Amino acid sequence: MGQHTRTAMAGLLLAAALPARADYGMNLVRGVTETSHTAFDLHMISLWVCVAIGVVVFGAMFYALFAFRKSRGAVAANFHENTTVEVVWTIIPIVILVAMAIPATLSLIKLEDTSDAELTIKVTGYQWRWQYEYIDQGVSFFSNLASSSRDAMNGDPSGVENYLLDVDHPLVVPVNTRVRFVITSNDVIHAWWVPALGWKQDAVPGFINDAWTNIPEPGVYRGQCAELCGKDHGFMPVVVEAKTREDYDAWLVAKKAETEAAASGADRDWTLDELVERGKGVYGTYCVACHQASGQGIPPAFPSLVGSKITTGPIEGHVDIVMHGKAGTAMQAFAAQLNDVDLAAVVTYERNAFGNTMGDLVQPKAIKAAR
Ligand code: HEC
Ligand SMILES: [Cu+2]
Repeated sequence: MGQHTRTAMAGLLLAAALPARADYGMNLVRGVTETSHTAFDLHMISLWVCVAIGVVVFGAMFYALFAFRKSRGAVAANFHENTTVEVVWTIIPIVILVAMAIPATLSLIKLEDTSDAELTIKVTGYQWRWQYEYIDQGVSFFSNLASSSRDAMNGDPSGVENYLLDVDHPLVVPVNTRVRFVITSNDVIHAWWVPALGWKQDAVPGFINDAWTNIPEPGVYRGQCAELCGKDHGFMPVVVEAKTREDYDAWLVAKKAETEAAASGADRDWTLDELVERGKGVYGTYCVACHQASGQGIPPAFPSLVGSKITTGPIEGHVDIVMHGKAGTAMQAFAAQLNDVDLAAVVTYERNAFGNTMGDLVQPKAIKAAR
């Protein structure tokens, strides 16, 4: 095949592929909210202003190169300083910049105004998951990378839908509602970002940033952590599900019931098998990123739990490090993240998995007493 044929074929293939990619192509995402539409429009206005300036400037330049070239006998003008020209080429750009800055500033002011929200959600970044607390609604949960993505990470992810962009518990919000977000972090700096909403906000430990949105249409909107936050930065996606008011209300009721059910049984005695089985799930969601499915960790950063001093030592010490973490290391305190049953289960699991055979267990009641 000749060079030209090949180039032409590549061009055809590219052209055929374009419609399929038109959704995101090379431009910004237009998004679904008023904020994202404004950002998109401002971006387009700026782009076309740049294009117009480019056409005028390069047009004048190429025309001068062509029409006044030496071979045509052009003779250079011989003058210095022209006040009129200098004033004109200073004033015109200033006018253009100010004209572009006014709508941009007005949009920024609107973006910053988080008043009059009907619902406030606190978003907290963790290594490596998000926590959503519905203020005044009594609902709070963690949102982790979906297990379908986690399971495929070391294998073949090609068949996984929304690979690395799916979570176990999405953030659910009602449509046509002004929702205010207060955003912070529990450890390092993360950033909460859903392109379709039109903004990104840093989650900084010790600070509270706020933002708002109002999603007009039901749908699923996906995003990611947008601040490099450590080993699993690419594995803490954000999924927002906008539901109609009725669906949202039903979801809220179900979520409350689910939270209560998950914490139930804290007062009864559990068997070793029950705890190990439950602990396996907790471990797979909360601990596996650092300590690995095999329990062998990634030493020296993330220690092995196989036959370690703590996992095969006195159970009180084991409970203590899981509940309270270890200051100055990546081992965070799980006391606030997990309920009594989950804490008891994960500790019991670690003592009876990966080849550890302690045969002992800790009851949820004992965790409650240790809080
Ligand atoms: C973000 C990474 C990370 C996650 C997630 C994590 N750990 Fe750790 N873990 C560590 C690090 C780092 C240490 C070592 C702390 C030190 O230097 O003593 C550690 C230490 C431990 C130890 C003590 C091991 C030993 O014998 O020295 C136990 C037990 C433990 N983690 C349990 C858990 C459990 C249970 C979970 C999930 C609920 C969990 N970890 C989640 C990073 C993590
Ligand atoms: Cu992050």
